[in-house]
Amino acid sequence: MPLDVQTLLKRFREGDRVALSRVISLVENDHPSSPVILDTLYPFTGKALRVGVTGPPGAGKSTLVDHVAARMRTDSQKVGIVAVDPTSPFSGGALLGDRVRMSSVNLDDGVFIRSMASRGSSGGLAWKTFEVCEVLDAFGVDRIIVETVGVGQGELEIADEAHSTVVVLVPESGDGVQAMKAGLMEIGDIFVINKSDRESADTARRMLDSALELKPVKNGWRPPVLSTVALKGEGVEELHRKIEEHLRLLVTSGSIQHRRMEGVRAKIVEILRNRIIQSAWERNKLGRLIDAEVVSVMAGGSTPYKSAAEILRKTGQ
Ligand SMILES: Nc1nc2c(ncn2[C@@H]2O[C@H](COP(=O)(O)OP(=O)(O)O)[C@@H](O)[C@H]2O)c(=O)[nH]1
Ligand SMILES: [Mg+2]
Repeated sequence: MPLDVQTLLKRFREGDRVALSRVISLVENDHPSSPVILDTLYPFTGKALRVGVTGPPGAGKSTLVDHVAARMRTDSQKVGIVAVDPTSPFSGGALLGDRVRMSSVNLDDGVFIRSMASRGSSGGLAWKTFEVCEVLDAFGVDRIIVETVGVGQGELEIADEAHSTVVVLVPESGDGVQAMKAGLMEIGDIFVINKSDRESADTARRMLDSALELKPVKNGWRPPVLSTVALKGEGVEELHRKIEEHLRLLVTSGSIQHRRMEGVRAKIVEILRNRIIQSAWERNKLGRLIDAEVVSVMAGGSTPYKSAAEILRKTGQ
């Protein structure tokens, strides 16, 4: 089926979920139409606030996200959920809203769930996740919740794109230590001890709270530590309240606007860099010059550094 991007985007703008799903796939897979799509949708972005939810596997993130999204729906907000979880059974390009275990919000047509395939480099995944968020934003969602497994650097990059980051831990001893090692302590704006139906939950909460006291207060916000039992929906109301409180602070302090400005700058620099390299590459027939230098290096007549300098000299750079 030939792709008519303009028709697809028209349906997207009319609120068609199938079109949304299709557009996300094109962007996620770096389809040649992806730059045009993102360019066309850009004027409609900038409204959605992004909440990252991260923590170790099995901590109860998905269960919590489900509840928080349902709570957001009671405020008539449209919610996008992006699950970036290599261990989740539904990763690998499940259709929007399809085969997702999240229960109560699943059939609600104000919730749009998407799981990302976590292939490719971690940096690439962070960027893709951000672009998918932009698409959801342009679709008109008010909140985007991004669930990531907080175990490595790539996940931290993704969390970095969120406006507000919720770190979910469980009471088991050692979890807090792991969190510190994984750098979760730095990125959390709100901490949650989930599975607080277990013993030692109180101890874990107090330990985390005192560890956080050492953290400097950032922009007038001291990260709270909350207790939840996601399975029963306990503590969700408070968690939702804190998320909204933090987002409100970010909006009123101008921090979100500032972040957006920095994002715009980074994007322009990235596009320029690619274009400049591409045009210089073609103009100077760099490919051929490089081929010749490779031969020279292999024959022992040069080194990669000398060759690069030689190419710059020849092209007058
Ligand atoms: N006992 C207990 N189990 C929970 C709680 N929240 C989630 N679970 C269970 O923990 C498991 C992992 O939950 P899930 O939401 O998939 O965790 P994720 O990997 O962090 O997304 C599931 O079997 C949940 O039913 C809770 O508050 N208490
Ligand atoms: Mg999950």
